[in-house]
Amino acid sequence: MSLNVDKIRDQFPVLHQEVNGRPLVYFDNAATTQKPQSVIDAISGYYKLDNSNIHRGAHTLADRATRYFEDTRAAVKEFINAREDSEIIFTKGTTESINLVASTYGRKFLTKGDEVLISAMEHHSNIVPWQMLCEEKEAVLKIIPVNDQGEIIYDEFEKLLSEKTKILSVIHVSNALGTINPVREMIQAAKKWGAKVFLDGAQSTSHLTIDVQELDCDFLAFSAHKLYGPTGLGILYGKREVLESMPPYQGGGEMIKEVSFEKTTYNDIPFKFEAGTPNIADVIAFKTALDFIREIGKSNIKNHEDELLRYASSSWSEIKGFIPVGIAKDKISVISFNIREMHPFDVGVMLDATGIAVRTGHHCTQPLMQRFGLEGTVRASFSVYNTKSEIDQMTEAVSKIAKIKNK
Ligand code: 7TS
Repeated sequence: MSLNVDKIRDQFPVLHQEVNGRPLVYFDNAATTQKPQSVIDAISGYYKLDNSNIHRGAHTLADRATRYFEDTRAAVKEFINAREDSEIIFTKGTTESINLVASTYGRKFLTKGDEVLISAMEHHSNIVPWQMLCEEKEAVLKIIPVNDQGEIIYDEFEKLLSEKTKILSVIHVSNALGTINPVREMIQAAKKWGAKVFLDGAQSTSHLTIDVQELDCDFLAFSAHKLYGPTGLGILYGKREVLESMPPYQGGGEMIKEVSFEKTTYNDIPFKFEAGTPNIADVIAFKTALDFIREIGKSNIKNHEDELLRYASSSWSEIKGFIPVGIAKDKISVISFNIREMHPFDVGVMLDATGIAVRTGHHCTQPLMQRFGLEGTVRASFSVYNTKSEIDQMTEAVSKIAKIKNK
């Protein structure tokens, strides 16, 4: 089925504006996606009619807000096919989800000489928390290398696994290159050594269908704002038995059963990990974002984005001086590139002058950029509301820019 993209675009007010005198072309979707009107309405609707603190009030508004809040938890459970709602924890974002696990599971179970395995293509948020943990615990951070195409070198990954591997934490889809990693195989391989597996799903959940039971990962993290939802909201999925084995992340209201000055007993999951008043409005609105995705259909979204990827890849490969970075066989709709003899930031600024929004720089993956001997790249990332005619506009703009240095 081909999508009615015009109808989809009509739902996104932000897309209908001019930037620098040209119609906006928004190709920075890997950083954050735009929000449909339904999500914007859900946020203001909550504040207009339902605003109330949750899980504690005896009044109607509190009851309603609690119900809507928990409805989102159930929708997230469906979205990733978790076993139960209580395996879904609301956080501030992917970053906080990773920090939560590193500082609870990691601190409790890691000891001197243990190993944490990550890949060379991780986002900084899946490097630094583990680095901090390893430093504290005198554990060792091991890195799975990446080949020239931007793919994990699987043989090297297998060689790095041992009984010392306590955690494998890996990016499902690379934000900088678009590579889809073979996580199903990686999870199975790590499990043979008894390691726990954390999946950074910040880029995969918006493009691929995720089934945590089938994947058998112990944890999955992602951010609502990359899924047409609000900023400042993340998800941590964890298997019940693993979450139950972990100490709390923060102390405060909501996460307790009983408090006395002598001893506090903790609440059951997921509340044990949700201290304080959460981001109620955005959690409620996130269900609307998941409804938006469900109504279009994940596979329809993927087909459309794959088509855009094929179209842009073949158009741009014709441009003299165009150097793609990351050409994995299995990719989502992200194209990272450089223009010979030009700084990526300059290319980004020139594209912005024609209304085209792309990201430039290291994409919070400095070690990956070092691997390729680059300071950074220009990154275009496509979403469900993008069109071939927008790609044509970028083809024209990049061709002109490239000519400055590539006659
Ligand atoms: N992991 C991956 C793979 C990401 O792409 C990002 C954000 C994060 C973690 C952190 O997510 P947050 O919501 O907690 O910030 N990636 C990007 C990007 O590629 N450009 O801007 C943000």
